[in-house]
Amino acid sequence: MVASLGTFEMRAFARLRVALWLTIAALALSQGCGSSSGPSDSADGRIAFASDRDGNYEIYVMDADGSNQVRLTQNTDWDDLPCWSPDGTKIAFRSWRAINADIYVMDADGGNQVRLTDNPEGDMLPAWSPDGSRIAFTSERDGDMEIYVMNADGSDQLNITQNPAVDISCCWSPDGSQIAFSSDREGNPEIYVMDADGRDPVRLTVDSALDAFPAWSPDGESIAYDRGSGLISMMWVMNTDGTDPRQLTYAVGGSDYGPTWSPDGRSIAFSSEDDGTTDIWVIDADGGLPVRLTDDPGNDEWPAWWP
Ligand SMILES: [Ca+2]
Ligand SMILES: [Ca+2]
Ligand SMILES: [Ca+2]
Ligand SMILES: [Ca+2]
Repeated sequence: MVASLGTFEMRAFARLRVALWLTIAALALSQGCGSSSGPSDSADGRIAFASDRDGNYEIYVMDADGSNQVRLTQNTDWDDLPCWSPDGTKIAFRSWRAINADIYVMDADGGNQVRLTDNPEGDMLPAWSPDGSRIAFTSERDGDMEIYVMNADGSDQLNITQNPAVDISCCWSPDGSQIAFSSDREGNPEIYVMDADGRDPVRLTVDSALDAFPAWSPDGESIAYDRGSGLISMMWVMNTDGTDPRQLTYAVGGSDYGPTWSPDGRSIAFSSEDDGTTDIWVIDADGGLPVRLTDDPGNDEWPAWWP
């Protein structure tokens, strides 16, 4: 299967099936957490993330300054890709506990874990609608990656992209009317925006880079995303009409990926391989020096910010 995959799929799979690069050395130098010098004042709220520090991937939560890191899931299979409900009472996530990847939901304290998808193909990357009623996600169940939307209880799962290309990694606009996603339908991975029912997809990026993992800013005016070549990506931000793309991060040790905005829109947290182990970092939305929030020798990634 892997031999038939293009560069974008290989990158996506490398990200999403993390075992492919769990050989990354866990030799973190002990560096302090970023609580003393966080960029801007948006160290409010909590950040959910995934980490393999306890042996396999589990969902954790921490304060937005990196303190008070607490594990929420505990089982022998991978749990990752967390996403908050808009009211902060629940977390949707991906878990492999039923052999293949499905979307689950749990209370914000880790209780009441419920399976929402039950499909032999991979379901991943949940994204909760701003009104809390629906969850968008990526699934391979129809033979290639597509964006689906379901009710928040798992009912009425609907393929809204229906395109033979790779369609992956969606997020909602703050008003819930649109969904941004990544697709290679026109040759290489670009960021698109479509209506929340899948109609009228419009391409935002036009470049030879791999553009993926869009995250809509709380004020609705910007989209942060990964842009890169090969297996290396950096954080970029553009206007929601695709204009003024600008690079935010310049890691030298590996990729920066998976952006999430602070509730006040002033900061962006992301995963970074810059220091030899994957950690959660945060940077001002208009640039500057990133600050590391986790310093565990395990891989810490896929932050999701909630107020
Ligand atoms: Ca686990
Ligand atoms: Ca597709
Ligand atoms: Ca591109
Ligand atoms: Ca780490």
